[in-house]
Amino acid sequence: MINKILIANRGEIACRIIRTAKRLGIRTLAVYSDADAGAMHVAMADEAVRLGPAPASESYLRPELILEVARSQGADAIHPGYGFLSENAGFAAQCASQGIIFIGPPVSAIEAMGSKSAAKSIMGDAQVPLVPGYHGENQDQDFLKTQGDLIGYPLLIKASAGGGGKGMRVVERGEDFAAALAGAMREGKNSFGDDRVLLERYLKRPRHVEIQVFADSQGETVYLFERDCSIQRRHQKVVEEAPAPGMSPELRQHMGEAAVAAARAIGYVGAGTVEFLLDTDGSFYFMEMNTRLQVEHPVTEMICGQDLVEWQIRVASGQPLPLRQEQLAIEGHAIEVRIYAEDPTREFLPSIGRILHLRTPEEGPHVRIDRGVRQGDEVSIHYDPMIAKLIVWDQDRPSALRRLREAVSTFEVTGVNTNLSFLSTIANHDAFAAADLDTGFIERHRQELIPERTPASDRVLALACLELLLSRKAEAARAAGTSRDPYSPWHGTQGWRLNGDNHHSLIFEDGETEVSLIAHYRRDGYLLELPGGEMLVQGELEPDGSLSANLDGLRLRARVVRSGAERTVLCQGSSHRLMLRDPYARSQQDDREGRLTAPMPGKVIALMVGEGAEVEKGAPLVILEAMKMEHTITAPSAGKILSLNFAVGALVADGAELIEFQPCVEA
Ligand code: MV4
Repeated sequence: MINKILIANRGEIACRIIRTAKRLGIRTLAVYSDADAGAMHVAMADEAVRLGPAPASESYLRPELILEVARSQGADAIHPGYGFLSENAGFAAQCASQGIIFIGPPVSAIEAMGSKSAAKSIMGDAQVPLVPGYHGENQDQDFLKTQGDLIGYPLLIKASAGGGGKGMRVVERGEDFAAALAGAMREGKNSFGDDRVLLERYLKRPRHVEIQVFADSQGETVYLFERDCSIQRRHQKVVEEAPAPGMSPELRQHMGEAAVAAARAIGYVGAGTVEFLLDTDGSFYFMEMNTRLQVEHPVTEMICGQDLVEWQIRVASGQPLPLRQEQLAIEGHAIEVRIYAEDPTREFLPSIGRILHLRTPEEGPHVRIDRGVRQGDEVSIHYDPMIAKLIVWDQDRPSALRRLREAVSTFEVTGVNTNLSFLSTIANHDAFAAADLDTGFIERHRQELIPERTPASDRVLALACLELLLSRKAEAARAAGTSRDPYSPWHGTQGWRLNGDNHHSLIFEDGETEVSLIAHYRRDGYLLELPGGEMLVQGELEPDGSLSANLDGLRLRARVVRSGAERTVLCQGSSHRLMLRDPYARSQQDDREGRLTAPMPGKVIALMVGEGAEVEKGAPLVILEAMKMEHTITAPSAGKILSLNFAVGALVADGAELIEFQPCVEA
């Protein structure tokens, strides 16, 4: 039996594995990089050892470091999680050679599935359905063109060493084939060091349906039914659910048995996923096999009532599968969404920073949250910016969908941008409710799902104002309570003024826009002058920091989270960030001119000036690389470079102060 597991991962999957190991009475050993020294998985583990600097290439992707820690700390098994070294055959082989149990498949299985064309050959021999096409060794261009003409158009050219959509090209007509082939080979060479390609008939509206398989070392293999993962953005899964909507028992059995055949064909042991393309006519085709536990495994756990990490640990210990196929059954429906620190209005750019506020829905039999961060933790530029996975379950899909809508709307995060409103829009979309799913879902509904940055609504502005005014009222009341002159008129907060209407001017920055508001004190609240007109608002700040508001008679709950001058208004599942402009503070513009900040997270790739330099307006100062593009930061006016805060090669967060700059005073 395994006594101590080293979890060679971080974030939510590390926490998730630790939870199961602890439940089984197995000691846990975490590893971490400098960026994760205070991370949740480190705090949860029984023991933790530092690997090295933040970059994954110097920490979580260092097999020799991890093996050394396992040896020195007496771990008898390593769980790789997903990503990082989870499908690294060399690492799995090193574990085996050092007598450390790798909680995953055999090395041979990882190697067999490493090449798409090799995988397809193995699966074809095992009678697993393949998309009609060519995946042989002959890469002569004229031969491939002939094969393409036999397959028919439209067809797909795929890089054999590719994955996740990289190196794929759709060819609509024969005359386009040669150019597309050259492009796919070039991309394959550049991206994977391998220019071999395969050809397939192009399926126009396929669904991505994957089968969870599990095999033990005694030759037993079962399938734990299917997951529909069609809702993806740029080959990143966004929503996953089990079972797949509209799946007939016959098709489910057919696909499950094909997946088991695939696993058996490569002598699989452990948890694996066989991915299929499901065409609109019900035919399905092998896409690829993942030799790891998938991010989305919780939806399978929820409908089968099983803990797949426990299964992994038991199977890795040489035990038989906990259940036989006939003992497995589907109960209910589960849906998972991945909550990311990213900004959908900025091409889903990762949003790096500290999580100032994190409030999740209550967990229970219907809501599960797998998270790897706590309030106050940093979302780092070095790793996948996932905050949590939200999984809901109920007896059927409509009920599960209701749970999802409610859970997403009460999931609160501030300090970083998130995709919560994007997820909320998907969950509330009629096409999703109708299970009109295929891999083109997001692109088809893009306009509704990924809106341009919308200006703050009057409701958002009113809530931000109300919170500010109520906070000031509470502060004044507290001051009066501690003052030697509690009845001083300066402590008054009712806004009463002799012969005049007491009012307050407020300015918020909403993105690049400045919004000026006036709040008139009234006996029973405040009359606000908003961009869309007047609104009478009242409310209370609750002890938990939430806001009970009454906006022109509409009662609602909200929360306004502060971070310096920043205000994030959370209301009914949407969030909106504003900056409060304090008219008495130094002009923000001056402040901004004195500080040159990074417009987004990125890497400093060039410094065009030195400290002390005198520059003209528009002079290039720093070049940042972000989103695979170069961004030149220029001088906002003539002035002097007081300090350069980052060296070439430094990674900087969104808003990081790059340069201290002294504008020249106009003569
Ligand atoms: C396809 C396809 C249509 N026809 N193959 C994308 C990445 C890789 N997993 C395989 N992919 C596809 N292969 C044929 N013959 C459409 C896709 C595809 C896709 C597949 C699954 C999930 C999301 C996708 C998004 C775009 C394209």
